[in-house]
Amino acid sequence: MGERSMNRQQESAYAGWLRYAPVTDTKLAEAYRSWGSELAVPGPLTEVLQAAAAELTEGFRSMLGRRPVRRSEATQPQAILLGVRGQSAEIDQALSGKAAVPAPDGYVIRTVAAEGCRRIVVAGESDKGALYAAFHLLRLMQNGETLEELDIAEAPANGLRMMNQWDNMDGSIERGYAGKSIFYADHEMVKDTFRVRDYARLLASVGINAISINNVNVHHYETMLISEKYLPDVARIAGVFRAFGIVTYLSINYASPIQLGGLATADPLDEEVKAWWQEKAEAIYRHIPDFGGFLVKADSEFRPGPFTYGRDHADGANVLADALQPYGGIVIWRCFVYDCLQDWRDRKTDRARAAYDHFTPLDGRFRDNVILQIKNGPMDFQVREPVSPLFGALPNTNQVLELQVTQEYTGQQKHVCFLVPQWKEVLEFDTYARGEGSTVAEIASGKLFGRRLGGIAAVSNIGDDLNWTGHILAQANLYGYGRLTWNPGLSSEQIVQEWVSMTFGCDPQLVSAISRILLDSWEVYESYTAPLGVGWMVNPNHHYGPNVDGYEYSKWGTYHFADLRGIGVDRTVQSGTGYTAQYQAPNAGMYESLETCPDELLLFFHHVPYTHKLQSGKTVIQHIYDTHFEGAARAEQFVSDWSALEGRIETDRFSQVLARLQDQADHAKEWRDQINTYFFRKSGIADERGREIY
Ligand code: GCV
Repeated sequence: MGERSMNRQQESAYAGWLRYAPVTDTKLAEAYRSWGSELAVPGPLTEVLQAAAAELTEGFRSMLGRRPVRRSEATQPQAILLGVRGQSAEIDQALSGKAAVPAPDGYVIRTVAAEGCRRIVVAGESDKGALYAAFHLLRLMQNGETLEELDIAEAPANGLRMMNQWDNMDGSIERGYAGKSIFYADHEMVKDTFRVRDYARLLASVGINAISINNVNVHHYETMLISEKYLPDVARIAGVFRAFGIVTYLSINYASPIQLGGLATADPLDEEVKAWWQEKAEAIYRHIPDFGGFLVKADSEFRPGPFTYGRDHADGANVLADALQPYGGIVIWRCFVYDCLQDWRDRKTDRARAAYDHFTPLDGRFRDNVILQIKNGPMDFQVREPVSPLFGALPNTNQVLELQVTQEYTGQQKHVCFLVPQWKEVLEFDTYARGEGSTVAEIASGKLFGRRLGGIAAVSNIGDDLNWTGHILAQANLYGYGRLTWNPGLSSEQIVQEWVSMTFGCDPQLVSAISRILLDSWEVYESYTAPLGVGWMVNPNHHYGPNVDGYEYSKWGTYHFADLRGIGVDRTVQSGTGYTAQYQAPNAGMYESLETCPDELLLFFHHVPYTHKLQSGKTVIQHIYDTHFEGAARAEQFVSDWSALEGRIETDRFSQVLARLQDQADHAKEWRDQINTYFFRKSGIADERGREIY
């Protein structure tokens, strides 16, 4: 398990939340040991069940110093029993108990007694369920929970729980902040897949069941991943993921029929093109019988697509869907489509409107095995955006929510920014599409509109850095993302508490201090960066660090319109771009009115004078000054809060995080001073509190 030739301290960073640190509470350790002498696995053993058994064995060994003896039947007075329905009467009974779980990924963990013996039954409807159950049991132990009266039945809220890698075959990762790709180097797939395997473990431990393994921007070499040259390699990687219940997908180039097939066109309605995709699907499934399907970025940011041929996105997606359908494959078609060659002088075109305008007219026209993938906001993963109005507007189309775990606009894993609270706000947002309670969570899962397919996808934040994520605290985003895909109802507090305990141990002072940093971090990051939902005040291209006008005169449709009087984008129906009308009542009215628009999104929806009074009672300009001074101060406080933990965390991880927090505190000051100075110079209005602005 883990990378060879690592020292103990490095192992801790590498293991993430699967450290299985020795249980130090002697009473608890004794109780756990009483269960851990024997692991009964009746079999037959699939690969996934093997992984579950191996995980339990290793977890018990690592936490308690003793490996359970593996048998096909339990013989001890207390034992763990692992398996799937049909493998033993005890397993079947446990699965059929109260709150039975639906197939295929559901599971139970039950402490049962019969004929003087006690068992913890760790069982799934499928082997995947059993694997998730095994990880759950180990999570309970890492959190110091008792195992004596377990009666757990779980099923995921979302069918598709997916990771999107933005990895390129040259080894780079688009928007990657943790080293190079673990999948590719020098236009080849890695031969040694131990990191892929350990990544698969991390993902499976939080319930992820699907992964696309190359960037949605599919360049020259990646186009060939669906060719005979690379398919054996893709099959090898798919095999690694399969052992952990994860299905592999590929991002494809829409122009493949031309670039790979030598056809004159990629027109989705052309008969030769249709036949080409059908043959391609047949070839892929010959190599990978359980291949998941295609992820497609088309007609977006210079990627080819059906528009070239006068066809729309439904035509574009359906030809692929028809090709994959006989094998059970699906097409995940991204809705990140907008005009990226806009003239900044043009105040009518509004990028925020684009996805809705493109896709709502197509509702109901996509095949059953097409899913639209919709970014959480209408722009692009800003620290604060409203929820995309597409959610709720496509009742007759499968859809998944797309989140960004990699911190492109949220500090690039140099700043701590725990994003679960942001994602929770998105998931809990009520679209009112079917009346009250029509949340994004209900829509994405497919429940609200009774769709067969649905779920959540997110852009990964890992690379080949030893600690996976660059900033160790960014591991919490990967963990939290997976936990939320399984159960969007979990609170941010619970997720943080679990993650900290598993990663650093259950020491209450440590759990409370790290939890506080994580739970405050999104708010803190927001406060010293772009104010009141306006977004985009970053350096162009790499998107790191302050640059108020970085995107103001560009082609990307990302403006704040600050002048000497005021700031913000008027997206109202009354006087602006009309974007607010894409929401359903009462959200449309709430955003349209200056009186009811939430402060944190004010500048996203309205252009207002600096002297405009917010609901908080402050003026916009004073809010900008206050939040930037406070935000930078709070970032500095993180350094002291972390420093107080010295001695409670081993040196390597302690100093890695400390160094990042120190850099963050410095950089937050840069943000503070550039933003405050810019708005002071534009508005000429002084800070009420007379603090230093340059
Ligand atoms: C993969 C943003 C990012 C791009 C990314 C794109 C997308 O524009 O900056 O790097 O491309 O989103 O989601 O397709």
